Amino acid sequence: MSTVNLDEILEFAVEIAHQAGKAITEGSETRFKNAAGFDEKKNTADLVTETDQNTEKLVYEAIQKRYPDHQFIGEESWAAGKQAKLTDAPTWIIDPIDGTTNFVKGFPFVCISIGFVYKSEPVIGVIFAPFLGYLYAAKKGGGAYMTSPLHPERRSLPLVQPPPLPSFKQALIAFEWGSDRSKEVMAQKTRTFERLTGDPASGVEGGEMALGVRSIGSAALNFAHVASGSLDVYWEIGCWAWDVCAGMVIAKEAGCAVVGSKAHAQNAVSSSWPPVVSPEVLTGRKYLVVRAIGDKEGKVDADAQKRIIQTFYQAVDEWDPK
Ligand code: LIP
Repeated sequence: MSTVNLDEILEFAVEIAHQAGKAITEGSETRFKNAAGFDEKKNTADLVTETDQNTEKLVYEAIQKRYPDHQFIGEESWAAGKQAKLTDAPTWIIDPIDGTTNFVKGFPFVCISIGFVYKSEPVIGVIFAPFLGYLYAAKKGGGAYMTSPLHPERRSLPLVQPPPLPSFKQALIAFEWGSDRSKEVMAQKTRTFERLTGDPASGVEGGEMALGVRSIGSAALNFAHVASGSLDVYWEIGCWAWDVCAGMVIAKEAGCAVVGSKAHAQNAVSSSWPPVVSPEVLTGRKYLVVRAIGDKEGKVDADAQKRIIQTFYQAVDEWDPK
């Protein structure tokens, strides 16, 4: 297997994220000027635009030119039938626009998500939200950082010393409506949402009454916000490896706990901590991430992360995404 220079790859990923960001903002201007349309993928809640496809092409060609022997898995080439398997080879996993609905509407939580997997483990992650100017980046073992127009200098993630999180009542959580709106899945989602947010004192059985909920429409940016510490938890079933690969590296480097399904989480909390991101978790389409939690002295509190994961999963009705 070819050896890789992760510092060089990170630098290159940041460079292409900026180029892709320019293509996304220019694409948006053209779209709004020309009142351009979009295509539906599996249903009316799953969209693709010309800008998704052009941005993926730009990123793919740049990677091909620089690293011709690397593998590539991209959302739009996958949708077009080029469904490469994840192997041990150095592999780029890209979502050219995560938050396509936001992109179409002009809601600014839109990003390019660039993940790089080596020996089956996500090791580089770069997320760039061009309308916000937020860049998140990480290399395995090298920590995670963020830059923004307000703070152009690199700031380590999490942005502040991790505070405690004694219970769900202090938690700002993110989950998404996703694109599967079938009756069965909606019933499980809404039951889960009710338990996570409902007031048990008013009769919501199992209600955890989380402090608040956000649905920003981008899995990658949800991961990034948990990494920075501005969200406490993010959970979603149904997104794909390209939505989460970069975010997983950034989150893990920021001290978050990243787990997959309920069964995986159950196993993880009784194994060595923090859990590694295996290929099964990366491609498993069930994701839960909890921010770095500190104890009263500010020391990392692994037990608190485990408690939050267990409480969260008690409230979840899990299903297998189609
Ligand atoms: C989106 C995800 C989001 C999910 C949407 C969609 P896209 O990705 O990031 O979390 O809820 O259904 O999959 O399609 O904008 O790249």
